[in-house]
Amino acid sequence: MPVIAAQPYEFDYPAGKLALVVIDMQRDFVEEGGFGSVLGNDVRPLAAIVPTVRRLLDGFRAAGLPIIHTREGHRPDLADCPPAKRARGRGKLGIGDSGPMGRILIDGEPGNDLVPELAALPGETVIVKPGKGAFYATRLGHLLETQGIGHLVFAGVTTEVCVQTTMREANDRGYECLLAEDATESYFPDFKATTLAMIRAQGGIVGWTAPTDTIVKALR
Ligand code: TIU
Repeated sequence: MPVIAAQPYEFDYPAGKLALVVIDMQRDFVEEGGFGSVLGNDVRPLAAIVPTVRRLLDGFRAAGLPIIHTREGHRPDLADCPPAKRARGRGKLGIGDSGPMGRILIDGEPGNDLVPELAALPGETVIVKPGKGAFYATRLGHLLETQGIGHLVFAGVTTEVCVQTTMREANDRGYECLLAEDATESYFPDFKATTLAMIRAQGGIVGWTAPTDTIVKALR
């Protein structure tokens, strides 16, 4: 079995059976005027990881391994957006309202696009998800089962919200999960650090973590 040096101990996976899941690297979270910034956050730390996520993507592309991108996005009629989610935050602008990049967090709007540097290539999968977790109300589980994939590397934003939620969903479904430490980011540095720590605590209670360079070198 190929092995990636990781914490809390080495992460091994069956050759050829490792998928990359890039969570929500969309303009809504990474650019000014999107959902992240209307929630009151400074988006610059998230924009800073784009080149690192790209290196990870390119490593998986070079290795010919499956790649899944997710976007958090709702139907234009908001039928898949719980009123509780829409009301949360009490900001001036909310989900479905018009912002500088179109309607906020709506599938098909410019703000819902992946950032251009991380656009999906032909043959890569894009999952649009209405929740924080990528398994909830999507075909992700079915798609992984059909391809016989049980080992996942995660990247994207934000570490403690959509990335952690998805890793926990995957862990409960029996997937072995490795988070790329420097290819994920939060609006809150403490939350990122604590999330990495809680994932790998207790012998890897949720999964493993490793730096992007270590993962990419192991894939070669
Ligand atoms: N607000 C926040 O930190 N995150 C989200 O709303 N979605 C994701 O993490 N993608």
